[in-house]
Amino acid sequence: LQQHTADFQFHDFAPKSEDLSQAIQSGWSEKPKNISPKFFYDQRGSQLFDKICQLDEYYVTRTEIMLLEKHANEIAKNIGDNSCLIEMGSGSSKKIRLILEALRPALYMPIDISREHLIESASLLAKDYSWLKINAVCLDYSEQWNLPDETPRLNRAAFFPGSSIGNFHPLQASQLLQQMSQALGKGGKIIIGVDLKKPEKQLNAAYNDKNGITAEFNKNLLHRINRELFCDINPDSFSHNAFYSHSHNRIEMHLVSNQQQVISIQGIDYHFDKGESIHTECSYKYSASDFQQLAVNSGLTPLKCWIDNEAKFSIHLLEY
Ligand code: AVI
Repeated sequence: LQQHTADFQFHDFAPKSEDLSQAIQSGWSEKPKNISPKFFYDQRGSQLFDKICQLDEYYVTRTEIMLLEKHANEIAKNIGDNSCLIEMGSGSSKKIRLILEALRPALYMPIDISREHLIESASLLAKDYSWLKINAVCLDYSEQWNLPDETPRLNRAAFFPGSSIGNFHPLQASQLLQQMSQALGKGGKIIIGVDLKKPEKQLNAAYNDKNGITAEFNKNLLHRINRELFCDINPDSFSHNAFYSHSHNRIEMHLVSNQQQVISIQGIDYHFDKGESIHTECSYKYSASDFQQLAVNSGLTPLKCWIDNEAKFSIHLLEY
């Protein structure tokens, strides 16, 4: 535990840095080839994702922000006073600002895997909210985790925005909800943003923007492999492919090889047929009742659900 100032503490669980090479070795030996979407988010990938959030076609961020602004007071009322607000994958801690004033938590606990990003964003927040007590925690929430032992037993609430839950397969999503519940303890609440099912045309447009930013985001994975594992993949030998799969209720993103080729990574050869793809991301879409069912199956009680007028996005309040 490091003490930065009286009101800013930092707890480092030292998550092991993500092993890209290991992930390729296992994922690219499967059929179809695949890799976890968490490898998108190196520095360049995070910048590209920020750009995606501002695209006309990508309604997700805009709609969630609008919902948070509109319902901040009601969300705060449902959580109550003297709370410990835990943010899952806090990143640049921008959305939390929308509920901080309304909630005035006794403690804010941002959780993120990226140490630098976490310290930087938490410091900025500490400057802007002088009354706020912060305990930043560096850990990988996609692995087994728990809150630091010294976390006070206040009125605990976890904030998990952005429909990041959609990037987990439903079974893993349920496991993550259960893990969060364990960390919060009985009576703990979860405020979670979930993207809604909607006409396929809107979904396909959101993941195939006309400026090609999502394509660049997808292809950054190949650039990242080149940068970090000293490879010479030609990113132009792959194309971005994103589509809605009705049978799985998810957007799938793939990188499709435009040609037959062999890619050598750390002494291992990976063969690609022309048209063969690497499955890089799933983004599951839920109706409000689908998600409530998932929550119930995970041992949680749905308390409230806020949806915008166009039924694009939902924010759920759940209780353990
Ligand atoms: C972070 N996650 C919720 C985004 C999504 O919509 O699944 C990632 C993304 N992929 C392509 N565009 C955005």
